[in-house]
Amino acid sequence: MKLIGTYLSPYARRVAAALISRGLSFEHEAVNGYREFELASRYNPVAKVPSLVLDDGEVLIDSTAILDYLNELTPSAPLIPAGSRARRTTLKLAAIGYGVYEQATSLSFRGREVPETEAKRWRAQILGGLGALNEAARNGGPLRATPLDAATITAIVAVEYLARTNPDLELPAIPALAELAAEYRDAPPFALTRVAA
Ligand SMILES: N[C@@H](CCC(=O)N[C@@H](CS)C(=O)NCC(=O)O)C(=O)O
Repeated sequence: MKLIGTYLSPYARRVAAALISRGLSFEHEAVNGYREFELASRYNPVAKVPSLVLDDGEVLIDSTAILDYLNELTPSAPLIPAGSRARRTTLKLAAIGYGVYEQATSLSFRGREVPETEAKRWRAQILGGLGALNEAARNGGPLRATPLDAATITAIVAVEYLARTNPDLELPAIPALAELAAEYRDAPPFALTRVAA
C-alpha cells in the first residue's frame, strides 16, 4: 500500500497513525494537497490528500473511507468496533475530532481575513469539540478503549494539529484529553508521523 499525503495534513496523519497502530506496512509519498495540485490530482480528482493506493492499483480517497477500509483489514483489532452502540460512539467521536481539524484549518489559514464573528464561531466550534473529546477521554470513557480506535487516533491528532496550527488559541481546561495525548505522545503511531515544527 502507498499512502499519499504529507503528515502536515491531520487527515493523512490519522490514516498513517492507524496503519502503524495495526502494524500494516506502507510506503509514503508526502504530497501537499494545497501546494502540489498536479501530484495530488493524479490520485484524487478533487486533488485532496490523503489517498491510499492499494497493491492492485485501486485508489481509495478520503480519510474516513480509508479508515473504514483499514478496519476491514484488521477484524481482530477493529479501528471501528463492530457492536452497534460502540460503533456509533466511535464514529461520532471521530467526526468531532474531524470537525476540530476543519475549523482549526479555517482559523489558521483564514482567521485574520474573515469578519470576527466568523472567526469567533470557528473558535467556539473548536472549543465545543475539545470539550466533548475531553469528556470522552476521562477514565473509563470511550476514548480510553484499547487498542486505539479511529476516534482516539483522530482525537490525539486533533490535539497536536491544533497546537501546531493555532498556538495562540486560548484553550479551556481539557485535562483528560491532554493526559491521553501525553500518554501516547511517544507511541509509534504518533512519534513516527509527527512533523518537525
Ligand atoms: N474529507 C477529506 C479532507 C482532506 C483534506 O481536506 N485535505 C487537505 C489537506 S489537510 C487538502 O488536501 N486540501 C487541498 C485543497 O483543498 O485544495 C479527508 O478526510 O480525507
